[in-house]
Amino acid sequence: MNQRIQSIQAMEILDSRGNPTVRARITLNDGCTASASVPSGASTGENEALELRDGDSSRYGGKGVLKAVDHINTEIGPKLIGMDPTRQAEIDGFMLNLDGTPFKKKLGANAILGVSMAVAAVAAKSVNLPLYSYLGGVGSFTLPVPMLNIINGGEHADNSVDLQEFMVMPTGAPNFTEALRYGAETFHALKKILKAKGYATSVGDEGGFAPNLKSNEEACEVIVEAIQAAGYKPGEQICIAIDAAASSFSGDGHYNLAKSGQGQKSGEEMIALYKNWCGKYPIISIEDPMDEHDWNGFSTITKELGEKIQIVGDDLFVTNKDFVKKGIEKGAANAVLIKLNQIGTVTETVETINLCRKAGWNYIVSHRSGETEDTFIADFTVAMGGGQIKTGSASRSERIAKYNRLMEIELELGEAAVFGR
Ligand code: 2PG
Ligand code: MG
Repeated sequence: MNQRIQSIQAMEILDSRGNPTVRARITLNDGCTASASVPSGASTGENEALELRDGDSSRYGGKGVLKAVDHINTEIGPKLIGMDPTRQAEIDGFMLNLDGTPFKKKLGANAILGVSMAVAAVAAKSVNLPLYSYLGGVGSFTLPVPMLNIINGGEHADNSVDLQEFMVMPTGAPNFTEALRYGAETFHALKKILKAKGYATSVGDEGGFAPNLKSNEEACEVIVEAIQAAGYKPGEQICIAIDAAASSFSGDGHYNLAKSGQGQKSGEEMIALYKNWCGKYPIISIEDPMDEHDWNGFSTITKELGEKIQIVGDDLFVTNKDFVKKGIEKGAANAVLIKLNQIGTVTETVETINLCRKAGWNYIVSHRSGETEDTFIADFTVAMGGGQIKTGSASRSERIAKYNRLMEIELELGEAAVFGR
């Protein structure tokens, strides 16, 4: 094989919130072409790699990404021409050096990641493999348990819920396709329940409902009701996962449950609250329960709940192996949320996952709240074999596209497919 990169072209497209983002397209000398689109977060961790935005208030309120697009078209692209696209680590390393800053501040992580993902996508095409098996090899046969975010709060919805995500995980399903059905049926049952209670059934950024509930806890109550109404057993067939995204409601060492009007809580009070909920509801995973600076709080909650449930670091680790290393040393969690655009290349993301594997930690590949129709993470999840994916609710096609792709992969794998961890 001597396929080579012939051209790289980037453009500004819109994400699911109508904000600009980067798309990169690569063509090889063998005629293969593929593109990749970069997602964008709202509740971003402080230490994420830089998402370069133009800051020109005359376009998209300053959110344009023409600079990042230009960096691909004029700085990165021309230098990659002639390279072999199957040499992912080499190409990613080359872009890291070209940028030369720890948080990709020069070229922008959105520019670098667009190219990095497009390189993988076009290389897979060129060697005639589905992306998941190109990225993961012959061991790519594990389909993930989906985490369906059916109640949205926090920075993803204008409602009275402080915690960002209340998800269902159909752990008791026999396969991915059935798990998705369990989740979608629960989503529809929840709609009926919310309607009957007089709540709004409009959806938030990730396709979950965004009702003005009386308390954060009520989110767990109505989800349990919905699981039962859909005909499933809470805790056996379908469990609950939470992403508190606590950094988005914390400050000065306190947690301010302002949206729900439940007042200020200390770190200890938050941990007590989580423990209480874990006793009452079938919760098996809590992401970012504490503020991203509160490493000790993370260690405490992991000590107290980590034997029973998954404690996931998202803003805490920002998919960065240095932070994950620190977390492992401190016992600050037992799982990592994996987002390609927090770190900015496919290779570094794989490195972080390798660290999780070594430590015996779980890892969950995740979408961002601002997404596109790109299904890269569906293939990436199967390739990495972590057995869990978080990519939104059972509505909004930028989320469903990933779920649909996973069903396609499951069908393609046939008997060889394994579900979950
Ligand atoms: C999160 C993500 C995705 P955002 O906090 O896990 O659900 O949200 O992309 O806004 O950071
Ligand atoms: Mg999160």
